[in-house]
Formats: sequence, C-alpha cells, structure tokens
Amino acid sequence: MLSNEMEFKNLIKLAKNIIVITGAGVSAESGIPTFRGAPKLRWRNYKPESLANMPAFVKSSSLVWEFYHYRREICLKASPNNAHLALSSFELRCLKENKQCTLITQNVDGLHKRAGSKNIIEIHGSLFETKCMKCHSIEDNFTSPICDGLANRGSPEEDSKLSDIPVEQLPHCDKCHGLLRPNVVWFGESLPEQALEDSIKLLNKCDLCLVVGTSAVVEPVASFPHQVIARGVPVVEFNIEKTPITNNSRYFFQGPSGSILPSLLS
Ligand code: BJW
Ligand code: ZN
Repeated sequence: MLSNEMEFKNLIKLAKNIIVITGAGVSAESGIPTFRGAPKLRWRNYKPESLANMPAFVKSSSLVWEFYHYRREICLKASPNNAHLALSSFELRCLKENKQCTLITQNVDGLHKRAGSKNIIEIHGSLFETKCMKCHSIEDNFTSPICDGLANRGSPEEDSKLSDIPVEQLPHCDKCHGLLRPNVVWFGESLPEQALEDSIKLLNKCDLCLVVGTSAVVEPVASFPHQVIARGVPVVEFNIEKTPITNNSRYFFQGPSGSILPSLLS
C-alpha cells in the first residue's frame, strides 16, 4: 500500500466524527452528467445556470419543467455506482466502530439514498421532491412522467420545438392546486435552513472531512472544506482533477471515485 493510502487509513482509524461532502462527480459513473466537468450536462442551447433560477421559472415554467423532467428521467433510469455503495458501506462501518459519519451531498439525484446512505443531508434538495408555489408543502414524487403534460417532452436536442406546455398541464399540488416546482436550490436562493444549520454544526465539530467529486466553486458549500481546514482539521479530496481546495487538502487521491473509493474506504 502507498504511504498516502496508509496515512489516510490511519486518519480514518483515529477519527470520531467524519463528514463527507459530495458533488456531481460521484454520480458521473452512473451516467449522470455533471455541471462543469465531463461528461457535461447539455440541454438544448441552455447553460444549466440559466434554467436553474426562479426568474427563468417565472418566465417559462414549461421550459424549466421540461429541463427537470429530462433530468428526472435520466436519474430514475440510473443506478448507484461503486462510489455511492462504498460510501454507504463506510457509514455502516463507522456506526459499528462508534464513529459519527454524515454525508453532505450537493447532488439532487437521490442516488446516495438509493445506495443505502442514511445519515445524509441533501443540501441542494432533490429532483424527487416537489414544492408547492402556493402552500409551500414539500412532497416526495417519483412518478414517471411526473404529469401527462410532460410525457414525451424534455428532449435535449437543440431543434426541439418551443416549450409551450400550458401551465394547467404542468404538475400541480394535490392540496391547493398551486403550481409545483422541483424542490431543488436554485441560484440566488438560500439553502434549506435546517440543512445549513446542521451542516455548520458538523463543520465545527468534525475531525476529518472527505470531499468527493465536486468542483468546489458553488457557494456556500464550496467554502465548507476551507472552514474545516481553518480549524486545523484534515480534508482529504477525491477527484479526477484538481480543484480550488486541492492545494490545501491533506491528501488528494486522483481518479474516478467509483474506482478509487471502494479500496480506500475499505
Ligand atoms: C469526478 C468524476 C468521477 C467528474 N469521480 N470526480 C459568493 C461568491 C460568489 C457567488 C456567490 C457567493 N455566494 C453565493 C453566490 C451565488 C451562487 C454561487 O455560488 N455561484 C458560483 C457559481 C459563483 N450561489 C448561490 O446562489 C447559492 N445560494 C446562496 O448562496 O444564497 C445566498 C446568496 C445568493 C445570492 C448572492 C449571495 C448570497 C445557491 C446555490 C445552488 C446551486 N444549485 C445547483 C443547481 C441545483 C438544481 C439543479 O440540479 O438543477 O446545484 S448549481 C449546481 O452546482 C448544482 C450542484 O449541486 C452545484 C455544485 O456542482 P458540483 O457538484 O460541484 O458539480 P460540478 O459539475 O461543478 O463538478 C463536478 C466535479 O466532479 C468536477 O470537479 C470533476 O472533476 C469531478 N468529477 N467525474 C470523481 N468519476
Ligand atoms: Zn399547495
């Protein structure tokens, strides 16, 4: 075993309170496109950030729902990969060894939960939850298609016809008939209060932080590893390429997370 690997395993042995921060790279090997790296999410001519915001939804809920419908369908067909599975086994092992291990994921694809992770904070929400624009109630929703109006819609091709689904044919709330939106955190929106509060507590008490498959540029999560490093606590990064946190990390393991995590966390 390489010395970095041995030293990393020793850090795990000594740690009592571990947080794992994940991003889109963890799901890349499940065939889910990432936002900034390869394979990159391509949908018509739009940049994801131009659709993942409230003004875009207000301007055309039809267009934004088509985009999310497309992504929901990809995620429903995908399966957790070896990285998701390694992280859920790791949580179980920590539990047996009386360590606390919490997964803070920016991913909205639900694959960590499907892999069996239990102690998880989905800090950017979930594609499989809806939020009512009127009564604000949040509900699980795995229905495919989410409503008849979106059946056979959401093609990523650039020449797709204009998005013109009448608003009454988009998903609506069972309770108050308000328009539903995907319960994900859009640019310019605050993160869910409880999730953020819990994460900050964990950042302040963890003794080891693993960061997997995130470009570490989207705030506020991008700052989390730096907050941990500022307390003198080791951060260990796993990614196919360097990120803004690599130089300040204790160790950087380079490679696809589905290939490198299973042995490093075993
Ligand atoms: C592999 C791999 C493999 C590939 N194995 N690795 C301070 C300064 C500047 C701007 C801001 C700031 N504070 C707030 C902002 C604005 C904004 C922001 O951060 N903008 C930046 C882009 C500059 N932040 C916000 O608006 C946040 N809200 C907020 O802070 O509220 C208060 C506030 C608002 C406005 C102003 C000031 C304060 C909300 C952010 C919500 C982000 N939402 C999204 C969309 C969710 C819904 C959806 O999916 O549609 O979340 S954006 C998108 O990026 C998504 C992701 O969770 C997030 C992070 O991306 P991630 O996971 O890192 O993926 P990628 O693609 O970037 O990277 C993939 C990585 O994997 C790469 O490193 C690859 O190398 C690697 N990889 N294959 C391992 N096999
Ligand atoms: Zn409602």
